[in-house]
Amino acid sequence: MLAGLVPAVAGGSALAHSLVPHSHATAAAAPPEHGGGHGDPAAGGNATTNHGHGFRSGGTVDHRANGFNPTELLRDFDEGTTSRLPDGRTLREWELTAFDKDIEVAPGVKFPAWTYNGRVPGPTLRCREGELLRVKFVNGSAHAHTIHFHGIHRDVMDGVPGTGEEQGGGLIKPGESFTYEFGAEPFGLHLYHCHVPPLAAHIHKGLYGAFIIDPKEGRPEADEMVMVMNGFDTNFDLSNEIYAVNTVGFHYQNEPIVVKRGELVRIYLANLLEFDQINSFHVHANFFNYFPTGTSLRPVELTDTIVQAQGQRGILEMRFPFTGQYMFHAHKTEFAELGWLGFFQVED
Ligand SMILES: [Cu+2]
Repeated sequence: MLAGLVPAVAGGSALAHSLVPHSHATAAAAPPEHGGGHGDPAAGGNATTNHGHGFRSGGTVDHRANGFNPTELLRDFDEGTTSRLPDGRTLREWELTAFDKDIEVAPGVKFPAWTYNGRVPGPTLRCREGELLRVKFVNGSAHAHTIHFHGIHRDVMDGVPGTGEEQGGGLIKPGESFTYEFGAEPFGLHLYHCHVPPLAAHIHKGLYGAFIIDPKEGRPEADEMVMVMNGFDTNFDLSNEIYAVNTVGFHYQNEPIVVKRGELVRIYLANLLEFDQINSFHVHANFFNYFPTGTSLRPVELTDTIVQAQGQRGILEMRFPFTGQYMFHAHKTEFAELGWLGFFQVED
């Protein structure tokens, strides 16, 4: 399986490994220099990316060329379109198109991604428990793909090659399409991703996203955001050179996430990292309630650090009692120093 991975991923553009050395300075974990440069990369607010870990200095990625900006993606929930079925049940529909696209995952570091709807992670699909869901998948990529949803459904809707082929499901070849249909259950934070082997290649290239099923009774009002923990093997050596939440390394260090003091913050956190066994989330100077998989309305733990294996996910809820800058990052320091690090900026 691994032998098959190399040609599968090496078909894209060759990346300059020299841009992202494996040995790197620890300076990246230092606080950013905040001189009002937030949100204005040209103002040099990301000076910490010059401190020796090898990323191109003095800039940020080209969000416009990427077609998505992690700051916007953070609170971007795709609720699709809804209609009423004859029995009164809500039908919710989306269309996802897979296509290949080069994206910039750190300043100057391009990656030949495979995307759903042109972004990595794919759209955060959001629905409510009990609805009927239809997801039309169009494969505009040069490779065969599927969408495998976590949830409860019939085998033909599982997005696995070899299952449901006679009904048009299974492997979806370039130019083909298929509509997945299933009920929204159970409530919680789930995932979707391609399930074509070699899986490590198809997933780490970018074919994944978060899938939220809200409980019928809803959750308390909050400032909600999605963090998909991911990484990129930019030199195709089966290990990651860049780590991030929502794709762009150090993005939330350069552009801290602004939240309100005292307001409930709810983070939908999922781990889609390939090649590494485990990922983690740690917030500084605060604690959060943790709801694993989001399938219960009662938290299991009050903590400041959680770990997730690949495919695990959960919901974090916290309030920041003080204004100021608060770091969050993978507690695996190597990941933090290679991009998985950001800040909350708490304001009144
Ligand atoms: Cu695929």
